[in-house]
Amino acid sequence: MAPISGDSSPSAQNDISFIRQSLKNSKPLELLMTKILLDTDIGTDVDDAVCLAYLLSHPNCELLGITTVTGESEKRASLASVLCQAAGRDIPIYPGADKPMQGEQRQPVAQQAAALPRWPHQAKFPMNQAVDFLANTIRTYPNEITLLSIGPLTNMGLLFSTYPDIAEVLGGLVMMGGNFDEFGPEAQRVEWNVAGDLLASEIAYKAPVRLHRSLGLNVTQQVMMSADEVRAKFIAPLLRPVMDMAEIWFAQFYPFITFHDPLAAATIFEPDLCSYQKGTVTVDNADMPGKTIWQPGGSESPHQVAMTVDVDRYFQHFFSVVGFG
Ligand SMILES: [Ca+2]
Repeated sequence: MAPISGDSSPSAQNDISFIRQSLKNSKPLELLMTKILLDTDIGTDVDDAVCLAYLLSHPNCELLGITTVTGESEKRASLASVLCQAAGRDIPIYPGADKPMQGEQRQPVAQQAAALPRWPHQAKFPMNQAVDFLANTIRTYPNEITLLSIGPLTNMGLLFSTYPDIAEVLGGLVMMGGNFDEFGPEAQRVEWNVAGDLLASEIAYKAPVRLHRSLGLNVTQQVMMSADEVRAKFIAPLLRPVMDMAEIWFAQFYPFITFHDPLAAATIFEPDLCSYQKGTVTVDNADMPGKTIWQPGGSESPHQVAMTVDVDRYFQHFFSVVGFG
């Protein structure tokens, strides 16, 4: 688990020291700590890195471990370690499945790995142990852990199919996934994480977790920021490596960030940022493969999906956690 230094120049080292110093003011309150496991496809859309920086900055987040998913999962683990090391945190990181349970891998490359040489990071990881790590950690803290899934659902599918007992001892499953806009202009849009592995997504939605929450495109698409605004506002020290990764995203994909994943994370600590409905989610595997099918229901329904988001309050919350500088 020894870190390697991609750049040991004095300026880079000074950056890291400054970032760590800036985070020391956060004094966790033991009673308010929330235990979280993060499953992420960090390395393609930059919102995963934004989400991880948020979790590392939140004074009430006890991040017990990180697993990665989709192609080049080991490079994605290294990218997660950039932020953990910058924050001065020793958090277990396990590369997970780099191929879907079913279908082709539609996300084979971790583009942001181009930033790795510029930041200290971990390069070697325990391999083929991600799902066992998740199961063992969840069993160690029964009913206490929130599993935050912000990538295609392969690791979730493997977890709940390999260890069917896990769903009942998991405190909650919060996912960025799906699209629950039945009638609006985006109604027919298929969401990437659920569509990325249909079998795994079906398994994840059938898992009998007590709190089973989805943040879909119908809310996450509303939380956006242009590249120029991101450059102006992402000045907190831990956001420096995030900005490095974001420039790769801006150059190769879109000149804005949609805060899909960090919104999902924020609802763990501030559920009132969104409103929700209960019902049942199934995954279409015929007409529109990967489209979530939403059936509203009563309070005993298995799934909770977000229906509205207070965008202004969300951004106030986000920057109150990560800081302005
Ligand atoms: Ca993601």
